Order: sequence, then C-alpha cells, then structure tokens
Amino acid sequence: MARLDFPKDFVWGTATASYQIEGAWQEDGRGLSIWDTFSHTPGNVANNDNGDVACDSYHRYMEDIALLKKLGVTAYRFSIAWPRIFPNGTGEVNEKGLDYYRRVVDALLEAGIRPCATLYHWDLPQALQDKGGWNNHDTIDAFVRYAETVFKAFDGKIRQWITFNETWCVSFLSNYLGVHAPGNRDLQLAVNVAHHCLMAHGRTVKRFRELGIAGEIGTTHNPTWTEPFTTKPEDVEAARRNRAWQNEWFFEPTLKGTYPSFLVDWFRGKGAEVPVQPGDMETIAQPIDFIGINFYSGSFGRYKKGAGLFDCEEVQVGFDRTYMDWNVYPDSLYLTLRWLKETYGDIPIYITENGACYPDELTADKRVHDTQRIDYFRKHLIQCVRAIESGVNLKGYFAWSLLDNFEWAEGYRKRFGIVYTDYETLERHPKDSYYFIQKVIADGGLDV
Ligand code: JJW
Repeated sequence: MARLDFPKDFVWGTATASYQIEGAWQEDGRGLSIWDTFSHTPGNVANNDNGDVACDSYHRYMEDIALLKKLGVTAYRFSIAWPRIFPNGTGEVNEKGLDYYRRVVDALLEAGIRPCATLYHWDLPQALQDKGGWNNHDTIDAFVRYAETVFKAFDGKIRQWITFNETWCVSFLSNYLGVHAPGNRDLQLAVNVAHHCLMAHGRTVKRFRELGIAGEIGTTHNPTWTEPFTTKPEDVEAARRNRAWQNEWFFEPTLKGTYPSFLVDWFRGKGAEVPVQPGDMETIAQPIDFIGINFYSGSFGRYKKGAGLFDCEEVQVGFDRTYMDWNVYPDSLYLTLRWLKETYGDIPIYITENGACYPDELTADKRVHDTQRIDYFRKHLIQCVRAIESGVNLKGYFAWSLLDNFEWAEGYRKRFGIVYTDYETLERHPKDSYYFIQKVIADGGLDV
C-alpha cells in the first residue's frame, strides 16, 4: 500500500448552486428566473421536475452547514440567485434576498468554513430574458450592478468569488444545443451569448478591483478532454476542434485576450460571426486571481464528415460510464491540468466541481453504499496528486455535490450528492462517499 498526500494548505470543499438546492421560489420577494420558466414548461425537464422546492435549503441551510462542518471542509461553494437580489434584474435591491445569504455566510463563518460564491450559476432574471437576455448588451450592465451590490454587501466575509459558472453551458448548451434554459438552437446567438458573458466577467473583475474588495476573484469553465482516436491528421484535427470549442474558446479569451482564430474561421463557415468590438478582448482578459474548472469526463474522437459542428464523432473505447452516460476517464483530468499549465502558465487552479452520478438507493437503515462514486472520486483525486507533483498549481478541490439536487434538464432522478436527499421528507442522509471524502480530508491524502 502506498500513500498519496495533498499539500498541507490544500483547500477542500463541496459545491452547490442556488436553483438546484434552495427551493422557496416565491419567497421573500424572489423574482422569476429563466429556469422557473423553462422547468415550468412541460417537456423541457425529465419528469417535468422543477426547482420550486428542491432541497429546501432556503429553510434547511443550517442542516447543510452542519453536514459541511462534520465533513471537515475548508470551504463551501454556493451560488447567489440574482433574482433574489434584483427580482427584475435591475431596479431596487431586495434586502430580504440579501438577508438569506447573510444568514448563510454568517453561519459558514461561525462554523469555520470559507464561503466561495458564484455570481452567475444560470438563474438569469426572466425580466432580462424578456429583453433578449445575454444577447442584449444591457444585461452586461445589469450584471455588473448586481455583482457590485453583493461585493459591497459581503466585503470581508466572502473572500473567494466566481463570476460565471460554465460559460460553455450558458452559451452553447443553452442557446445552440437547446438543452438548458432558455432552450434556443441558434449558433450565432450562442456565440453572442458566450462573448457577452465573457465581457460581463471582465467588467465585473474590473469593478471588483476598483472597489478594492478583499479576496480573490476568478471564473469557472468546464473543460472536457477529447483525445484523438488515431494519429491520422484528420482525427487529430477533429479532436482538436472539439477541444477548442469546449476549452480554448473560453480559457483563451479569459487568460490571453484572444479567441482561437481557426475556430473563428470555422464558425464563420457555419454562418456565425464573433461580435467583437474594439476593446472587448482587453476587457475580457482582466487579470484574475485563479481559474476554476468543473471537470467530469473526457472522450475519444475521430473525423466524420457531418458529425456535430466539427466533423468529430465520439468513439466508444470501453470506458465505464456513470448514470449520466459520461465516460469515467480519470487520465483526462490529468491531461487537462497539464494542458492548462503548459498553455496558460501557473495561475492558481481550483477544481470547483468534480463528481459522478449513479442510481443510488437508500437502504432500510438509511445508508447509501455508493461504491462506484467512491471509486470515481478516488481515481480523480489520484490524478490530482499526479498533477500537483508534476508542478500544476492546483490549490483546491470541490466535490459536486454536497447534496443530491435538481440536476437541470435531468431533474431529480440524476443524483450527484455525497449526501442523499429524500425528496419525500427532505431529510439528508450521508452516503458512504461522504465518509470517504471526510477521511481523505482528515488524512490529507489517500491510501492507494
Ligand atoms: C453537457 C448534453 C447534446 C452541472 C450536456 C449536458 C448533450 C444534445 C453538471 N455542472 O449540476 C454538459 N453538468 O450545476 C454545474 N455540467 O450535454 C452544476 N455539465 O446534449 C452541475 C449537461 C452538461 C453538464 C451538466
């Protein structure tokens, strides 16, 4: 048996997001978001589930925080619901919405847990969507105003800020593939949305610095690794296009102030132009303190004319798959981390999400023996140690998720929690993976 150790100051955490856990969709003046609209429209979400109640964390956050404390985490990543703070996206601040997060943040600090807040985890105020959403430049101004309001409200208390969660999902998954809210299928729209979100990120970082807010700010992208199936140039190029779409399209503007030019040309060939105005790229590339990555999976790809946007088809190479049908490909996390270092240098990296979905069952004595999830965590944590010992500046790891919750278009049937949520009673039951993570944190590493 061998030991793999994490650095002493490694940050351990779990992650959640407002719409996925809070419920209380009409309480204390909360406005509607695009996810209320989307989930209340039949056919968009499995089983027509919605976030009206979710895990009821709006009322049960003290239980969640007690679970975090017992877990032994350094930090907790949650998101702030924009429509609780500005019910119409702009206008008057809703103090009652701020009060909820004041209670959460104070309880976290009391428990010795560092709050890490995401500003945009997909719940765009519906009132802004009605005016074009992220396709409209005014949404950028509204976002900066919302961000500035919460920065001031939590200055000195929240010391780690993430502007956007997974801009690829916000843009392409939601506006080109049509899977997430608002459910559009338009490439030009998706390219515009990506650009405007990146702009909103840059302008927010700028404002954060101007206001002199304490702490660090960054953003979270969701890279996936596409490995070419063969060394044939056409396969290598196809895999590269896929990676560029999921990865460089977001990391490159954020960290270098450019878009990958071959992909700009590729999009042009598909009839979509990138709406870059003079000065935009400098705005996007404001220096940030860290980069977050949400990492789940990778795949093998090869050239096939007409497959997807990039003439790239996935090849099944025999991976185990999670209940999301995502490959379990732990090496792809290492490859991604190495690529980040080689391409963008030593900016601090946090894994702001990593985890797996399996069809968990609660036993009669209220346990969940989620051995597959433990195996997934173990394999990915091993790759983290590999990366750290290879010189990757990986500072922390947040497991997705603390709780089973509303998994977007998949509804409640897809469980990612290390704690089981009983949706009948809203009771929480730690799974075996919770105790696994607890031990890794306590030991500062794992036996392999
Ligand atoms: C891609 C489906 C093609 C969340 C995707 C679907 C392909 C027509 C998990 N991360 O709940 C990616 N998650 O809120 C943030 N990340 O394509 C947090 N990415 O359809 C988690 C879903 C996702 C996806 C889901």
